[in-house]
Amino acid sequence: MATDQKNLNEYSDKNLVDISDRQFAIVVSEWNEEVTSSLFEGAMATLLKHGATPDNIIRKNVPGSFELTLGAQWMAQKATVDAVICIGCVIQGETRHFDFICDAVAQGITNVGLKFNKPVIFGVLTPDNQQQALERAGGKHGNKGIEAAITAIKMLGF
Ligand code: DLZ
Repeated sequence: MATDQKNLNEYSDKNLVDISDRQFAIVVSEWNEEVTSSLFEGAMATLLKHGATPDNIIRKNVPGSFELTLGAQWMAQKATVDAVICIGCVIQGETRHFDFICDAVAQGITNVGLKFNKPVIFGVLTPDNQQQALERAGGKHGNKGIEAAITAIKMLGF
């Protein structure tokens, strides 16, 4: 089954709202750039495919996933931005760094969404190794960036 089709089966793109006038911010972590750039491409292509215009999609990079929360807040506080998609990849290491980053980002992104009353999407992979990450960034397990974008659109139609 094609990657794209697999994702659409898991995250149906039926009956999505019109997003031709909606503005999106995609905040991308530079750590594990090979993975996050593929996730970004998946998210970007999905927003365009569903009617967003390139002018209405803002990309901002942050150094690492830990910084996604503040990047998301800076984007969410803009009145024109309707939804924020956070893209990152935290790979399990031998220290507790992984747990601290994952916990902080998950909680931080949740808080930003609640604070600004807007969808702030958790497009962050938390794999055991880089191979698992690549499998979810355009590999055999699809592209989680696509799912993140579909999730944002669905939340706008809530
Ligand atoms: C320091 C660090 C480590 C060890 N691993 C990752 C990772 O796998 N993925 C990621 O996005 N960022 C990592 N970082 C960087 C932190 O997210 C953060 O940028 C630094 O701790 C500085 O705040």
